[in-house]
Amino acid sequence: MASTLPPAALQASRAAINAALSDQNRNSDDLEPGEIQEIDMDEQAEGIRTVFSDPKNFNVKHPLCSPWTLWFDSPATKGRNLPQTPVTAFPQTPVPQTPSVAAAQGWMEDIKRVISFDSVEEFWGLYNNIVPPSQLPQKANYYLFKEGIIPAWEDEANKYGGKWSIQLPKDKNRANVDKMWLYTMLAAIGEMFDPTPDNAEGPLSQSLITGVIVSIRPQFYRISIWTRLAPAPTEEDRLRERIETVGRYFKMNVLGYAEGARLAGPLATEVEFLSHKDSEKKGKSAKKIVV
Ligand code: MGP
Repeated sequence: MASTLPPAALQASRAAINAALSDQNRNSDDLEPGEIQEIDMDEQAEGIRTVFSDPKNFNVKHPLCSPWTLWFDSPATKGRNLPQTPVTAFPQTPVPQTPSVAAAQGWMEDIKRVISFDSVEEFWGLYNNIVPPSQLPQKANYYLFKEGIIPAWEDEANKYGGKWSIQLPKDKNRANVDKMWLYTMLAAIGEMFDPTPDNAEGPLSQSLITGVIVSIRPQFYRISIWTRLAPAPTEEDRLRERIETVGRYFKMNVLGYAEGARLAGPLATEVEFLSHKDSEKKGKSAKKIVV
């Protein structure tokens, strides 16, 4: 069956699956250098039912590069345990009390952990059972973060980082926001935003992405990509290059805008990057990067 996903989303979804498959095949530890592993395809295929061949009774899942956790908050969840949420199929699960959670106390109080997943199939299972952003109440947010990282500036993985974001006026984007959010999630779980180069060292040997967020506000939507690190304001270095590549991928491949397109207008912003330190200062004298 032909896919109905547009090229960028399809590419991201395929990348998620390919990453999963290449991980599964990375079992060649005991081969001699240059030796090629022989696989008995018939033996392997026997008994394997993927989600593509049997959507109900599949017995093989495609693991993602990392496990991810979905978090959620909305006016309805503030200050209490949520009996009913837009993610009704997945009751709230307790938030582990880590030092990061303690540091972000207050901010994390209203954010509920929904579920973690580590395979392509579980992602689609979750996606098919949650309310899309266009139908969430005002002030709600979905946060999809790598497992073990909480959606707070205070987390060790976020505290030196920043975010790419775009603000989209609600009236013009009601029909697009669900797809934009889906493609953002696919690019994140498929590690398309910042595929780590083989020769990177130190902090740059890890993917820069920690999570993605969609926020519903009275007059606009905001989609954000959080990164582990933020470039120093004036330095033209490898980190800045990688951060800018994330922004360009987000703008062009995920959101579908042309390279030079200018997007700012009433209630709309460009695709712009701000460090969390500058966000904390509410953007005063902040140096934004724009792609
Ligand atoms: P927001 O919801 O990210 O911004 O942060 P928005 O949508 O512009 O504002 P809103 O008022 O319409 O929701 C709102 C406020 O929450 C910030 O100004 C901070 O005071 C606080 N806040 C946001 N984040 C992401 C954090 C965080 O990670 N940690 C802590 N401690 N506070 C945060």
